Amino acid sequence: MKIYFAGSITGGRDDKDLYFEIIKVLGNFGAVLTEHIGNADLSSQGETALGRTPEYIFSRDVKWVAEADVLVAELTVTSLGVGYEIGLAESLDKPILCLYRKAEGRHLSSMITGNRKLKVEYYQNVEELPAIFEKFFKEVK
Ligand code: 6IA
Repeated sequence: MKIYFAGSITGGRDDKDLYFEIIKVLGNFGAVLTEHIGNADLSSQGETALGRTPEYIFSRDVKWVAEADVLVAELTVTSLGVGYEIGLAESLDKPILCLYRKAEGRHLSSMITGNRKLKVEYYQNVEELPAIFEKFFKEVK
């Protein structure tokens, strides 16, 4: 099972430690193609800070989305790139799991909540994720 994990980079790195934990849990269900998303050293400057061009990053990520069996996205920190990856994965008929932590004054886009093809799961902490993943991966098998 190849898993594309999508999380905010340029949109903001507030949840980077959480992404690291999510990737660790996802590792029990398959191979995560995008482990760098949880890298604490990866800033909102993304991999361009490592000398990679935006063209390189875009082509590689599009190829990885196509190669992946599923896409799992953490959407609490709003990210243009993650939204794009979800649309791309949907057009390729990939099963998509969207994770979101509800809070007062914060709302998930209707472009996500209104799309019946997306599986949206609300949670508050990492301990809830194994059960959410068990259910999702059982359904996609
Ligand atoms: O819009 P965002 O940067 O927040 O989009 C994040 C999503 O797009 C992630 O799921 C990544 O897979 C992908 N992505 C977008 N930008 C990058 C990046 N550098 N490095 C790695 N993955 C990325 C951004 C460089 C920028 C400062 C020009």
